[in-house]
Amino acid sequence: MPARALLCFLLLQPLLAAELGLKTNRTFVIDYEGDQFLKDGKPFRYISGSIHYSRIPRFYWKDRLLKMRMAGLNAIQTYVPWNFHEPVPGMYRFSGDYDLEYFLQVAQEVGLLVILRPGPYICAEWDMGGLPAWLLEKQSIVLRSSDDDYLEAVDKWLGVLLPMIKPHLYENGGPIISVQVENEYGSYFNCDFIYLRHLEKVFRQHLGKNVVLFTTDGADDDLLTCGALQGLYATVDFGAGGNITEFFGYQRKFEPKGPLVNSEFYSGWLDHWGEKHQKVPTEGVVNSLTDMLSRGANVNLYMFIGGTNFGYWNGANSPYAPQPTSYDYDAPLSEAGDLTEKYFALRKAIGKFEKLPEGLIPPSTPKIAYGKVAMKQINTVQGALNVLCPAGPINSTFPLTFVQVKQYFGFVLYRTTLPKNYIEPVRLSSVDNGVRDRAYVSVNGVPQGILERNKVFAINITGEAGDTLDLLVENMGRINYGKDNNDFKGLISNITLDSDILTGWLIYPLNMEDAVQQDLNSSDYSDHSNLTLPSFHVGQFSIPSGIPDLPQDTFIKFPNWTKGQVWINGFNLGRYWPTQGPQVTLYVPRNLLVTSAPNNITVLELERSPCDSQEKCFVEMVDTPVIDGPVPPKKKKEGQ
Ligand SMILES: *[C@@H]1O[C@H](CO)[C@@H](O)[C@H](O)[C@H]1NC(C)=O
Ligand SMILES: *[C@@H]1O[C@H](CO)[C@@H](O)[C@H](O)[C@H]1NC(C)=O
Ligand SMILES: *[C@@H]1O[C@H](CO)[C@@H](O)[C@H](O)[C@H]1NC(C)=O
Ligand SMILES: *[C@@H]1O[C@H](CO)[C@@H](O)[C@H](O)[C@H]1NC(C)=O
Ligand SMILES: *[C@@H]1O[C@H](CO)[C@@H](O)[C@H](O)[C@H]1NC(C)=O
Ligand SMILES: *[C@@H]1O[C@H](CO)[C@@H](O)[C@H](O)[C@H]1NC(C)=O
Ligand SMILES: *[C@@H]1O[C@H](CO)[C@@H](O)[C@H](O)[C@H]1NC(C)=O
Ligand SMILES: *[C@@H]1O[C@H](CO)[C@@H](O)[C@H](O)[C@H]1NC(C)=O
Ligand SMILES: CC(=O)N[C@H]1CO[C@H](CO)[C@@H](O)[C@@H]1O
Repeated sequence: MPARALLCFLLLQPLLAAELGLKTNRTFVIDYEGDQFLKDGKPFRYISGSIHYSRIPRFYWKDRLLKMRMAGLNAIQTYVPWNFHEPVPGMYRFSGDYDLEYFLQVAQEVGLLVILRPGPYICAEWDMGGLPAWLLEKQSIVLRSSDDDYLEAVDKWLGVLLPMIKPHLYENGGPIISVQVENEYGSYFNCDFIYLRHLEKVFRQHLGKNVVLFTTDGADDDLLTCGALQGLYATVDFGAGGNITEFFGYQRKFEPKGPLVNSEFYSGWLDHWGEKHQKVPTEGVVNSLTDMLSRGANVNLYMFIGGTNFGYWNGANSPYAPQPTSYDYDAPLSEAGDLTEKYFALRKAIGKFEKLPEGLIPPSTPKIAYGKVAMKQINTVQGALNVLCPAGPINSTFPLTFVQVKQYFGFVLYRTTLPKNYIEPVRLSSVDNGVRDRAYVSVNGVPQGILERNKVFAINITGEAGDTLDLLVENMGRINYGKDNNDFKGLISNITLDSDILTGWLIYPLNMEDAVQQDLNSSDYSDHSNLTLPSFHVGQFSIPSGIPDLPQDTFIKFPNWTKGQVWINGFNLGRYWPTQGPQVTLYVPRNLLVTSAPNNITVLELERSPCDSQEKCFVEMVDTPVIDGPVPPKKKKEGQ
């Protein structure tokens, strides 16, 4: 610009910036010489916390974000789960609980910057690490690589997501200061730089040249070697208690200059069904955080609030170990957003480095014990097939997987007939450990047992020629980490009976979500004695009147129930499995409840309900969560 105009601009600049919030001067950059970030030209260090909007109802986003701000955080970090937003190819969900842009807006209103991690792979203990299961329709696809079909789907998705994100970048007036590319790529078996370079190009194309793009990997040479890429700022992740000099030393090998960043500093840890609840002591977290902050490092606490794996969203680790419904994570804010001792200890530690915001910390929300709710068994899965699968079954000589019948979550029923009489017990067996993940087996409505991935490969059954053999197969969540990420579900190999391969299958993809909104009663269902057939149970409860501020949050408990899925007013709350633990209660946020009418509970019990006695056939709403219940003693693997 001409000299006179420049002078005029310089004179006006502070006024414009201050009074008009001049957008064009919003910058967030890496200062390599100063080993720091610069925000609007000034040194800036973030103290951030992870919160996944996909694990918290929209109703509570503001409450949780405000609590994070009041802890002294100046930023949050969130993942974008691709499969949450694109459930089937080309169909996008971005409203209500899926409204990412609204979440970003609330974060900004509350005074928090955002570090965005849009994947496409996110890990996160989320089904298939956020990758949509429909990618597996190409059976040989190599996920997280330069596989043509994978890249085509990625490009299409990023072509929708990133332009939506762009107006929310800091430089454009929004809260997003940096964007992560992929996630811990160095931990994957594939070391495909063509893929990483391709992602970098696509991110730059959509987001422009200024935004800080970064990678995150474990603090280790091997991991950073495959995870870091020139042009993407390399950061590390590690938990409390280790040698921080050593950990950041690994980052320094790859980024000799620039800010120190721990992108995932573990405030707690994740759980698996059947394994003891994980806890990470507050003292170590506070000490390591204090150490990192005193070095001027940027830190993101993973998680600051874990939230809930509603529905079927939990992932699993390999060898197959699915995560429970709660993603509490022993984080400073509990699953239900409650303030913990860890929260206050961290706030105090942060307060030694940053000025804590003025104002009240929003209190923990009240929890109400609504009490026992009588349940009634109304039908078996088999009895409700016309509602669960109105289009009827798919015929196939051999079993098909979930993706082959375009069902990605929940349950599929596989049905065939016994070819001969089996008066003596005969071995029903899954070839190559091919049940993904659990099959509830019955013959003519008589339960025979359960086949389970990695655990039970064969059971004995009896029956006569022509009898109906049913395998109700449950997808318990896809592997979210490592080379087994392409986790096919259903019967992924043949089933044999006395070493003969069974053929002539009728395959029923089951639409539970629509069915629970309908009448699942069976007019001809009267026999309530077959308690071990997977069955639906319903009950209702009303919120008491005359008490102000109801409804409030609660927790649902399943005394003497075994394993299943639960819906509240048609919302799929998640899986319960108190006989495995450690999770015993499920979080019921108040936004699911109504005061104007009775609330409906639908329970699909897969193994054994307590409903052989009407007095014991109930669930219970309690005011205290139990996520650290007992777990079975460790057992040796059975089968094969
Ligand atoms: C931590 O690591 C650094 C760098 O590797 C090393 O010099 C130091 O001795 C270690 N400290 C402890 C307590 O092990
Ligand atoms: C599927 O199989 C059933 C029973 O074996 C048969 O009645 C029906 O005609 C078959 N349907 C198709 C579309 O092949
Ligand atoms: C299945 O039956 C056979 C005899 O037919 C018996 O040897 C075997 O122990 C049984 N297995 C189980 C798991 O019950
Ligand atoms: C219950 O089990 C009996 C055999 O024990 C069977 O004859 C009957 O058909 C089953 N009832 C239902 C509703 O599945
Ligand atoms: C089932 O067995 C048939 C016949 O041997 C074979 O062609 C088919 O590939 C097998 N299916 C699976 C999923 O393994
Ligand atoms: C369904 O079952 C519930 C509970 O048993 C009962 O109240 C209702 O009347 C039934 N509806 C139909 C259509 O049979
Ligand atoms: C659960 O079952 C056990 C054993 O049958 C019984 O003692 C207990 O009272 C039951 N609990 C409830 C809450 O019904
Ligand atoms: C509960 O279910 C009944 C039908 O079974 C329905 O009319 C009612 O709207 C449902 N209540 C809520 C709160 O969804
Ligand atoms: C008012 C203000 O913050 N001005 C800044 C605009 O950005 C430049 C370059 O980053 C800084 O030097 C100014 O201080």
